[in-house]
Amino acid sequence: NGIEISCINYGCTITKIIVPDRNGNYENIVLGYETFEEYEKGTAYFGAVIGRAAGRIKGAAFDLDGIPYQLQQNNNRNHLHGGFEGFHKVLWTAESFETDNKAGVKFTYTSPNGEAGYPGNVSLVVTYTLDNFDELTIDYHGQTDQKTLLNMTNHSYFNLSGNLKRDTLKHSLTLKSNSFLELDQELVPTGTIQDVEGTDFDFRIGRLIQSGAESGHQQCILAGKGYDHPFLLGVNHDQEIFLEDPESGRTLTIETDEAAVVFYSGTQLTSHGEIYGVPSRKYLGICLETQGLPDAVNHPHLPSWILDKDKEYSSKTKY
Ligand code: FUC
Repeated sequence: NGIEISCINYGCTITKIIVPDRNGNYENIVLGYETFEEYEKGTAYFGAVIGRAAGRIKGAAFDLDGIPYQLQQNNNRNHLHGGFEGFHKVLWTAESFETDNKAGVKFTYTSPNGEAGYPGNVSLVVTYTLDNFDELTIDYHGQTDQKTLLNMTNHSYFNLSGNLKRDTLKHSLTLKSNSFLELDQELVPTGTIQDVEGTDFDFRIGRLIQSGAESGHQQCILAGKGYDHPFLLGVNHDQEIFLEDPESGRTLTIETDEAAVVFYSGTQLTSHGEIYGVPSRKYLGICLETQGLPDAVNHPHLPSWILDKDKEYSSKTKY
């Protein structure tokens, strides 16, 4: 149907997604850079696959079977998005494929034992598939030879206005989520689950992104006047995430088999250079990072994403 997705094998990075607005104007709806050098220097994770562990791990430390592990501290004293050389900063092997009704790229990478501090050699396969129903599916698979952590996501920043014409404050988001994880001052989950009822975190019937920018909610203020929070999802995998830009008429529906989505409203998007000719600024893009709950390894009451030796990690998100 004329939809186009571009990606590179550095970080499995999605560089462009070109889709029509209501008048049939094809424009790009994700943030990215013109050159490889900017991706290499970049610290915003534009379009990249994240791992081994998406999100922050408190003190960059955790225990597995009584053995303490220390990860790279790349975000204050915490670990963020797999460290300095996370999956977003390595070269993957890429193989493209095409059939009658779909086209895509299969990426593979083996993360060595000790990478960024994680135990085990982990073999990974990430597949991007675009089909004739305008659906992009991301499949993640992993296997380890030693017990480790694995919680992957894709870090695309969406802006449905097209070619970054406007920021995302007038986008409306609907999330089938009754609760979210409270964050501490360093944006790491405290482990406390809060109810969305009656707050600016209630996206169940749709809410403008602007709500977070204007909110007096202490959690929105701490996230830099917006959102940077894990929302817990149900088990139905039924259009649980829906983003809409009323002005362009573009919509994005996401279904995932993951336990959560980290909704980040781009509150730190200030000093990231020119994004396809547009100076980076707050709220220019929105991340909807489907994943297991961040830092679950340090909060045993949250669903675990510890990967056992010879067990298969498998996760799917459809856009
Ligand atoms: C998101 C956020 C972080 C960070 C990063 C670039 O996933 O959770 O706070 O700013 O991306």
